[in-house]
Amino acid sequence: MTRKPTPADGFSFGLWTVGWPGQDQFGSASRPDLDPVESVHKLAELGAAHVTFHDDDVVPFGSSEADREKILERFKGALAETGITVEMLTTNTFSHPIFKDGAFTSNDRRVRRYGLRKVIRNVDLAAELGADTFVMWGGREGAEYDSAKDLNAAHDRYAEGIDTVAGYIKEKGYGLRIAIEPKPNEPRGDILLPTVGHALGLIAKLEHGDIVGLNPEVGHEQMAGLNYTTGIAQALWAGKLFHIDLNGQKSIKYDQDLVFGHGDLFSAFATVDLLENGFPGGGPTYTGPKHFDYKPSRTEDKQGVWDSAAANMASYLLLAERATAFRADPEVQEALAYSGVLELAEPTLGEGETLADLLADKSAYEDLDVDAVAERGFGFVRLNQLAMEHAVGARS
Ligand SMILES: [Mn+2]
Repeated sequence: MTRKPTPADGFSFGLWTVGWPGQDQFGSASRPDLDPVESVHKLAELGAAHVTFHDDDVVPFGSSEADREKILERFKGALAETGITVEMLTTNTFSHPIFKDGAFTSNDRRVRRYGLRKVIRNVDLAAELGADTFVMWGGREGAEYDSAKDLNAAHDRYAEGIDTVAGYIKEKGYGLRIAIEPKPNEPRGDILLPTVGHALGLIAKLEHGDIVGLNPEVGHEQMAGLNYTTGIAQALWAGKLFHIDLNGQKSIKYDQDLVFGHGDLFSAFATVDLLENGFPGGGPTYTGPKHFDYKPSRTEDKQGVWDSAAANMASYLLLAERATAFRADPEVQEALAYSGVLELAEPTLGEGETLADLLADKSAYEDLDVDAVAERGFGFVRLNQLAMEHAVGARS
């Protein structure tokens, strides 16, 4: 057991997470739809600070303008009553069949123009609700067949779409930043911007890339066989970790969206250690909300939905306690030093030293006893065992 979460912990939930009624490829919904207003109240009771949503999670697709206003007023009432805030908004450009070939990158220009309009409308709502982050998950931006897409043009259109939205945010003076959410596949056979690295590459080419960063999801990186902590570390290093999606995934398979910590637990420990304690040698840190993007399994009833929401926060808090103990342990500090982990922050060239100086330094090359240097053991296994023992609570 751990302490109960409070809003100061900064936990955040997508309304589509607890609101997922359990429909999948092989079966219909196993739970009734949840009223977003009820979800806001329940999440507040559990200790969350924020909610996030796709436009259509709160206002059903195709609602009239009058109905939209009524629904949003009622929703804002729940926010005011509970103190829950909306920290992020995102647009559903994947459910309606119009988006079957994508939104920003559909081969059909009418769809691209419609998609852009839907996103812009939602940017206005995000600003109105005081959100900081606008997530773009291009779930349908991709293809099943290599012959189906002009991939050069697709990247042009993707960049055009993001830049147009970013330019609009700047023009309006909104306090919003865009966060791209990579995913390798599902629902498309292959999705554009499949990983953190691919998205960083596109952002570097944007005109308004200064307000565009990343929203990496644990399961999405792991679906590509990648190390999530390494991915968010590079995003942090690049100044681009704008938001995070925490959940659980067991290896390379369909997108499981398990509770955080219920997938690769030891990897989750490393993630929380980085988020809470930063890099061992200092550097950029993540200060945004701890956002969960999971699905209560289809086997769960309503109580199971709220138990699973609470489980995400409990997992995080437990791992945070363990990670803090790990860093504070003198034996770990000694092992980190032995392993050279803290030496890596020292630049390879000395202050004021040039490459010419290095080339002239015989001790660095000609006279270096490479066999003697190669004898060094790094002690990484011992260090990792200490991490494991802390992760499972065998040390305190
Ligand atoms: Mn997912």
